[in-house]
Amino acid sequence: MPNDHKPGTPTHRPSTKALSDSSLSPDNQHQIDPARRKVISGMGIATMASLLGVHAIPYHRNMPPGLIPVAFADGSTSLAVEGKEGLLVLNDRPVNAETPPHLLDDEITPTSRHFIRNNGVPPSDVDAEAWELVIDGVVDKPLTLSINDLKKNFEVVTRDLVIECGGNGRAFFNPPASGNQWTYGAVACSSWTGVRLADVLNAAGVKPEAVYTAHYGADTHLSGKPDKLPISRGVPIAKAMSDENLIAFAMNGEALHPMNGAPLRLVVPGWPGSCSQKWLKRIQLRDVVHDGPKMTGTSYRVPNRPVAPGEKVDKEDFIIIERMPVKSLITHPATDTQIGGNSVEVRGHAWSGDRSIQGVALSIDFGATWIEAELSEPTNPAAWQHFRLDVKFPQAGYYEIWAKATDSEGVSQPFGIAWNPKGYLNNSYHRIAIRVG
Ligand SMILES: Nc1nc2c(c(=O)[nH]1)N[C@H]1C(S)=C(S)[C@@H](COP(=O)(O)O)O[C@H]1N2
Ligand SMILES: [Mo]
Repeated sequence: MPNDHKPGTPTHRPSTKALSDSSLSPDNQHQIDPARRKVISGMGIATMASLLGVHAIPYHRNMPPGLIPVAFADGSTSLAVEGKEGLLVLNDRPVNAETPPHLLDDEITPTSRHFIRNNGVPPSDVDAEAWELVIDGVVDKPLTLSINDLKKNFEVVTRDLVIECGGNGRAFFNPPASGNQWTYGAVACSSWTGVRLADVLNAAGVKPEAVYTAHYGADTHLSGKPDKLPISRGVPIAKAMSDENLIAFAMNGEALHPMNGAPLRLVVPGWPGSCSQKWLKRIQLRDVVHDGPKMTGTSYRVPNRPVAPGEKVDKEDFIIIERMPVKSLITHPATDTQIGGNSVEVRGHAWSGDRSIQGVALSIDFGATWIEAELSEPTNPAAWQHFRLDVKFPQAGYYEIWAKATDSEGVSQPFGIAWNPKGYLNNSYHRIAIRVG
């Protein structure tokens, strides 16, 4: 794979499956797997072009509705996302992809390894120059700001901030929870550049009755209905006004990746990733808790009490998830590594909502004893912290390395999963397999 591709341009991956004669026939519309066909036929032109590795499909207006491009039908083009090589695509409509833990080993997550979580269809034809952000609702003075206005009128800051999807770790729920089956990699800590959300809200003048924000992006609903939003979430005003949240226009020193919200997004670190609206167009301040799509019912909500696995819970008993819990991830070695000697350097990261981490301990004896790892200071609040430890094994054989983080309030990760119906907040230990000798 040449590495001079720009994000958002196409990627061609040879299919691992052999081409059958039928897949090459003009009749390929009938050969394609129905699930894949559904994904592709519902795709927007921009997404399709980007997956095909081109900037345009010049004659797209002539394409009959639902036409499957031959490039997809014959399997010669994967549904991988350009600029995101190595990510595992969990779903392609909408595009959702996670990062294998060993590809999250960098202290700051490169853009190419930042996961993608989409609820709808990303906007096409994004023009950063013409982009406008509206701040309205219960404010003294509604604002309409270009990205240049943001840069000119507010202090520009760069921060390392963790975004983790509320459903990260859902794949391990038993009974299973529906939704994207994220394992470990719906988390990242990129370096974000932008302006403080609080500064912008202060410029608009927050009225005393403001209790909640409502975030709106430019992506569209999967149904294609223009009046339906894929997602619009918000946070309590106190969280919105805290210093760590950014309205970001750059990621790791470059423009945002199209799948991570280009040209403008919110970053509300430490809270469910869904609070960090991508393709940000509008922030409304409200005098009531926001009730946009994915704010109500059981979305990004958990029962207000511990429940047994599989237990039915009344809708009224669900509460909005606020901060994400303490967690850690082993990023080196990769799981299932065979090591020749008798020791290995173990590395990883730990984070806890908007708190800091006090310690990370590792165990190689299924939790009987724990060894404290070396731990870095956070580069700034809401950044993840890195741990490392040279781990020695007493003899050849199979081991598991377990990691357990403890946060600044003394709260540690549990061994088990606090089951909940929608599969949120799994912060159980990360365990990797190691074979020695
Ligand atoms: N406009 C918009 N913003 C969005 C989403 C979305 O679907 N549309 N998904 C949210 C969710 S659920 C998560 S976890 C984060 C993921 O950010 P990323 O895709 O940049 O990793 O974006 C959030 N912001
Ligand atoms: Mo999410």
